[in-house]
Amino acid sequence: MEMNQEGALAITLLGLLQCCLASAAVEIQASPHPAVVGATLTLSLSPPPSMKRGTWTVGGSLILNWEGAEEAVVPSYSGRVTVNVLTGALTLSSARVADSGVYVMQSTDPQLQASATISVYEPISNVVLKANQTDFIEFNTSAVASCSVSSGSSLSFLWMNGSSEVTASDRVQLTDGNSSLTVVNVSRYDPGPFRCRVSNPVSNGTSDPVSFTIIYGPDHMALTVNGSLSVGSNLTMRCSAQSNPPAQLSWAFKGDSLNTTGPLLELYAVTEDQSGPYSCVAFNNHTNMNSSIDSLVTITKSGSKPQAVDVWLLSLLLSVGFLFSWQDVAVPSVHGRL
Ligand SMILES: *[C@@H]1O[C@H](CO)[C@@H](O)[C@H](O)[C@H]1NC(C)=O
Ligand SMILES: *[C@@H]1O[C@H](CO)[C@@H](O)[C@H](O)[C@H]1NC(C)=O
Ligand SMILES: *[C@@H]1O[C@H](CO)[C@@H](O)[C@H](O)[C@H]1NC(C)=O
Ligand SMILES: *[C@@H]1O[C@H](CO)[C@@H](O)[C@H](O)[C@H]1NC(C)=O
Ligand SMILES: *[C@@H]1O[C@H](CO)[C@@H](O)[C@H](O)[C@H]1NC(C)=O
Ligand SMILES: *[C@@H]1O[C@H](CO)[C@@H](O)[C@H](O)[C@H]1NC(C)=O
Ligand SMILES: *[C@@H]1O[C@H](CO)[C@@H](O)[C@H](O)[C@H]1NC(C)=O
Ligand SMILES: *[C@@H]1O[C@H](CO)[C@@H](O)[C@H](O)[C@H]1NC(C)=O
Ligand SMILES: *[C@@H]1O[C@H](CO)[C@@H](O)[C@H](O)[C@H]1NC(C)=O
Ligand SMILES: *[C@@H]1O[C@H](CO)[C@@H](O)[C@H](O)[C@H]1NC(C)=O
Ligand SMILES: CC(=O)N[C@H]1CO[C@H](CO)[C@@H](O)[C@@H]1O
Repeated sequence: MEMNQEGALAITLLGLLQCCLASAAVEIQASPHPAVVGATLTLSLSPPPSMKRGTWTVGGSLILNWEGAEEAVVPSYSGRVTVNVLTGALTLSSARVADSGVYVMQSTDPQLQASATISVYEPISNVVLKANQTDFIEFNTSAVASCSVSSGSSLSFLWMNGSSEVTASDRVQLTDGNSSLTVVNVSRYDPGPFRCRVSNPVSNGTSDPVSFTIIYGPDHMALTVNGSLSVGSNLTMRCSAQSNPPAQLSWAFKGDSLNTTGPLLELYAVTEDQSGPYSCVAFNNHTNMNSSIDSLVTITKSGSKPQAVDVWLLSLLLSVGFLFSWQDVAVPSVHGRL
């Protein structure tokens, strides 16, 4: 038979290349692999040799040995393992995470040795993401979020920020084997939603999303003027500010409050009298902060050059002595703060 010939060959060359030839001759095939806790694991030898006696060990500790039809199982494995005395295949039932390790089969007749690293994993359940706080004032606080599972072994953690993976930086730290996320000085760009994904070779799970509420602003204001800057035309000014909650916007002309709130100021059939500085004031009632931006609007009779220039920019340009030819409605936006 072919098996016997292989065995005979191995024995013949024993003196020469015992270790290497022997271990190359058979290998262990584990099924299922990777294994889940509770599974029945079979470690069979390939190609299946015919053996009269041998031993199985894990991490150097004996599991069982057999000779002929007799097998002797170490007490701690009693009832959980059996060996096929003809092929040497080991069957281990009710696998545990602790059964992971390097399994070695050694046979003295014929002389064979094979080893394999076996991993048993506990499936992941119930991934939970908890943050120590979810409401922030921008720049003032750090957030710590931690990810945990009810069960699972050999866990790998991955964090998501919206649809992208969180990458570590000075500001964003992953610790405790990546199970904790720290965001230093939470900013307006960090609302999330954050999730954590936990995986091991047999399962994975994702937490519910956690979003942060970040209070900021108003800042980064912009003011644009739309329309022709000539007598009789309609003008629309649009104001914006970065703010959470959204800023309450109001308007002023020559320092006097106009009865207008909201992002748009509409002026119909304008006259030269309406030339002057327009201000948009933004107020955030959570941060209690105000911010404003001004634009100097000059209404001219039809045919003259229209102008709308931010006040500071105008004085800058004049002081530098630039000569400017203003196009219709080009108004640079500036950032302003009271
Ligand atoms: C959350 O953790 C950060 C960092 O340790 C800390 O600065 C912050 O005060 C904590 N927040 C709360 C509500 O404990
Ligand atoms: C966080 O903010 C403090 C004070 O505002 C600053 O000193 C520190 O450098 C900031 N840390 C990071 C990582 O940006
Ligand atoms: C943590 O995650 C990074 C990738 O974000 C990875 O390179 C690293 O190996 C992980 N560390 C641990 C302990 O899993
Ligand atoms: C989350 O993603 C935004 C971009 O979408 C980025 O600006 C921000 O820094 C990220 N925050 C963290 C904590 O990863
Ligand atoms: C997560 O598990 C599902 C089965 O539950 C599987 O289809 C999927 O490929 C796994 N994803 C990863 C990234 O391992
Ligand atoms: C500015 O006016 C043009 C037409 O003249 C219009 O299409 C555009 O929507 C206006 N923009 C704003 C911000 O009002
Ligand atoms: C200005 O607006 C009024 C009212 O919406 C409209 O009747 C008029 O035609 C507009 N004038 C110009 C020059 O667009
Ligand atoms: C300001 O607007 C309110 C309502 O929008 C109106 O009742 C009031 O008469 C207006 N005041 C002036 C001076 O236009
Ligand atoms: C801020 O203003 C909004 C309405 O614009 C109001 O609903 C909210 O209660 C105010 N919050 C505070 C803290 O005053
Ligand atoms: C901000 O503006 C609001 C009205 O827009 C005013 O009531 C409040 O006193 C101002 N606060 C500060 C700090 O200037
Ligand atoms: C960067 C920043 O805004 N820091 C402020 C955080 O809040 C404390 C008081 O609560 C201020 O003193 C800091 O200036």
